[in-house]
Amino acid sequence: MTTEATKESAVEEIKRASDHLRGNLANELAGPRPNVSEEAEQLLKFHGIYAQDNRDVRRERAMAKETLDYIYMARVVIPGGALTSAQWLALDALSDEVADGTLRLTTREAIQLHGVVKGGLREMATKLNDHWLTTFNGCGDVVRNVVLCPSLHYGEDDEQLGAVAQRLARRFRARTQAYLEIFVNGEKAVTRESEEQPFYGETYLPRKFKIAIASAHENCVDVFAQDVGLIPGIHPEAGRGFTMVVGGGLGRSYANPDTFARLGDVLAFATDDEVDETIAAIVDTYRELGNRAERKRARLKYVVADLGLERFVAEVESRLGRALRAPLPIGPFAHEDHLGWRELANGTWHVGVHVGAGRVADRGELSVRSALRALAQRGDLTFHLTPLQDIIVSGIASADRDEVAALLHDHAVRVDDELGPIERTALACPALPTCGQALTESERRLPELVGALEGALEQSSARRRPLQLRLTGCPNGCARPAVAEIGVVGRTKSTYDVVLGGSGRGDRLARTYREKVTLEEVSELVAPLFERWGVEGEDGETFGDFVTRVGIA
Ligand code: SRM
Ligand code: SF4
Repeated sequence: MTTEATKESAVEEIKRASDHLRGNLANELAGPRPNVSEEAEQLLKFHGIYAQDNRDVRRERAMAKETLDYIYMARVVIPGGALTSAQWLALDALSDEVADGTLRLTTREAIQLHGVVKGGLREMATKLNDHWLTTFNGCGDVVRNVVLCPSLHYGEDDEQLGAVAQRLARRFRARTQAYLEIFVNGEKAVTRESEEQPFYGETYLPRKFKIAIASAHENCVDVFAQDVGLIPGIHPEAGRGFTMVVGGGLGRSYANPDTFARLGDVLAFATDDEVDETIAAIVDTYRELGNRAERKRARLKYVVADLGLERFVAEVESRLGRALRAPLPIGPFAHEDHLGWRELANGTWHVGVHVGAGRVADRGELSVRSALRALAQRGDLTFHLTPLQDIIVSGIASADRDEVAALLHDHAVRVDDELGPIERTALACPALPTCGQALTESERRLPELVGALEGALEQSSARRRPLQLRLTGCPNGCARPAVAEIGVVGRTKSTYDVVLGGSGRGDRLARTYREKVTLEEVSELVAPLFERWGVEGEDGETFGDFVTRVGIA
């Protein structure tokens, strides 16, 4: 039970003693060592920075008794995922100046810089700050980057919706000046009084807290996988607002059978004026009832699961001081990947560009990074990140459309139907060599897995039907495989578990189909299922719906 008094985890004391996330970070960053203490590693996360080492050389360095190749990952927070051309160019330049020459678009509309060395962190933060960008609260036990379906920027439903992610991000951002002091200007804040938001206090939240805003029509954000998911709607009496979903989360741990992936429960409807306070009451409930002893079981989903929805609602209502409004019915959601060309109501165009596993890089002929840089250099465009690790370039004048299409073509960037049916929406987490938690490869082997699966699909009667694949290097589930039609999840050093049966709309968990298979075996395993889907599948039935209907998964 989450409310039982148990010994706090060590991280709680690190937070409490940190003077609102300062600790000894300033000194440690200035010191000569390439790495930092464990305490500093924990605090760095709140500033959006992960201490890592290059795992490709870990073993040989350890054997030679050499210092590990210490590097840092920095996650730039972009609420709602929209960047100007100038911001894109600044990030592009930074990736050469302080990182490994790539930008990594994440499944939560943030951008990661990889391979930053300790001495480059301050330069990075200062340059980001010059462009109104920050890594603060990119990680840590706080409300993380607020994700927004990109279509909400285009006013298809309500032109105010695009601004909601920014508003929520401001409302729930930690207030401590520690980041600016340590990373940007080096000046101590004049006053420490009421430095932090009341719901964060000295020990912040038990763990991370994720919010996403879906479109009413489609679920690219995976709204049921969030701590709080918002789905826009119009209440017959109360007016515009959101149906709120609560207690979703996909990570689990092989070592702890008490952990599990969970879809959120539909909680309530809140008008636009009510939603911030309702989320604050949920965050308050979580701060007070969340598990601070066992970090693997500290997410909000366990509070909701352990209490049951009814008691959880009572807890939220007591903090809110009033009853929650009954939710509106939601869905059904359509499938949308935001790729390809679209004309907007104002006559301009946007183009959704697929970025394999979110890695903006130049690799041989395919030079996505150069293409996006060249587009940003053309002037005033907007770059919208998607929760599917892709990017939409918008604001393209009708007269420029052909030139932009030619530019993409010249950089070997394929759009729309030029993309393979699995390649198009496939996701992979970074895993090796940067992620300290990776059991197996992921991003680096995605092209090979996509190729093998597309080969098997092509040879089956299903041919080119779209199919959702998500690959991760461990069960933390950063590319959300637990809701995928086919999820492939790192299990041991060389094997993966295969899960099947997500709907493609994010509203059903996939189930384990096979355990501990090699990546090479995955396509052999599913090839007969593709054939059955082609022959027995109903019109428009997704692979995930098919395997669920016929009882394969
Ligand atoms: Fe994640 C931890 C990468 C989205 C569940 N995640 C990590 C770390 C920081 C590894 C670590 O703790 O040392 C990974 C950094 C690797 C690297 O080298 O970059 C990492 N997670 C990512 C990203 C970059 C994957 C991607 O391919 O885009 C995503 C960054 C999101 C962002 O911009 O904020 C990312 N992570 C997710 C998601 C999907 C989502 O939020 O929509 C999940 C599943 C949803 C959920 O939270 O349940 C997810 N990441 C985890 C977990 C398991 C958390 C849990 O409580 O169950 C961990 C482990 C942890 O926190 O201790 C984790
Ligand atoms: Fe690392 Fe696991 Fe997340 Fe992949 S899923 S990035 S291996 S924590």
